Amino acid sequence: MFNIETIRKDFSILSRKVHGKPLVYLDNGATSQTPIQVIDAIVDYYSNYNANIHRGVHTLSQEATDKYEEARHKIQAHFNAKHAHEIIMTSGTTESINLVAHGFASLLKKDDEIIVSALEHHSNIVPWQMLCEKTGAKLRVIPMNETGELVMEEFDKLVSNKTKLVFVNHISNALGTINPIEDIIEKAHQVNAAVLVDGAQACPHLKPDVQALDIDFYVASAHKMCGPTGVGMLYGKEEWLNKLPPYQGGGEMIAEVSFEKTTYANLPHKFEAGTPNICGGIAFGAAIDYLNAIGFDEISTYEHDLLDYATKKLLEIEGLKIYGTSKNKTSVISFNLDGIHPYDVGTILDKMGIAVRTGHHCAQPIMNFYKIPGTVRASFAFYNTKEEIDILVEGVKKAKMMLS
Ligand code: C6P
Repeated sequence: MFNIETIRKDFSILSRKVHGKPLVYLDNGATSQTPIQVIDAIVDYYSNYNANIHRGVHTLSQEATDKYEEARHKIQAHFNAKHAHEIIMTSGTTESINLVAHGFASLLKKDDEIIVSALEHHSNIVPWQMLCEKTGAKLRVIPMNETGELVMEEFDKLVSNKTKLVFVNHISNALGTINPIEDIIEKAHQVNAAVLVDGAQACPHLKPDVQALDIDFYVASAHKMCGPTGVGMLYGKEEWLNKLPPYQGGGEMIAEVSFEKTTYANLPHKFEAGTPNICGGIAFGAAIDYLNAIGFDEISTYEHDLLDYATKKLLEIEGLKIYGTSKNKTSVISFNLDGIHPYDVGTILDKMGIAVRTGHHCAQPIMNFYKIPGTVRASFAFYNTKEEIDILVEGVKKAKMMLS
């Protein structure tokens, strides 16, 4: 049973005050809050079995190794990967994307084409531009329309035998649009192109099945899923991960080292050089347990209700425009007040204890499309309430009065 009062008790931060007002945390797209169950896992690690992993024969090292590998298995089960070694632990979405982009440098040649979407976060644009510079491959972009959706007819025209890779986010961080990844994957696979789906904004809201979707690479960050910062994952199909060279050299990623020749470890260690974020990985596993215990169907139903409520209430404010109006979206509302800079709105809301993100949201091409400097973005999680949305709406009205 989804019980909002019980859930909110897991997040002590939600009862703090900011500028003397109760915190209304609506910046979940940037990072989610951390429940006590995950904090306990972090405290337990440092209090009881802090040690390096895969290295020691001593008890602490073995306990830490077992817990870390258990977390990998939890992630595997959550995303329904075929093998645990298809889950690479990284520092987050950005590193996961860079790892794949680095690997493809040796697989691409001049005039190959890679396709990204107009709705991408900079993390899913810049590494591919760097890859194009290195290899001479060309970047093609699936355009977006006014409602913040991808123009799929244009994608159909872009895909060709030259296409080697397609990169698209599952859900846009700036607008909340859920992209038609099934269609994109099917069409990309018809020309044997690999598909990387950036799941940073999707994973807090839904549970992707990487086998059912036939995804080649899927990436996510723990900190948007009630886990800690500095840890995330890359799922890659075994055959693709085997084709890619290691990302970084160092300890743990080798089989044998000599000055004449080094051979690399098997998956997943080939991509995990150096001491990882051990505690973070274990806490990521705890966060996945936490979200699954609540249930993604329940989370999705509750958040959609919040989204509908907030959309209706905000649109009652004269001069307020919402960017990203797809019917297929998650609980993100990007908006502006006519003639008022989003930064000013965000600053006034903060004085009222309301945390929203303002600016271009690391998605400048989207802002350029709408010809705006940025938006105010309220992004809701399953621990937010309609009462908090009412406070946001009143806050926006006050901000409008003060700034008009
Ligand atoms: N978006 C936001 O406020 P990292 O920083 O590596 O955990 O995630 C990067 C990233 C990649 N893709 C998408 C779709 C994202 O939303 C993000 C992070 C945050 O929207 C911080 S910029």
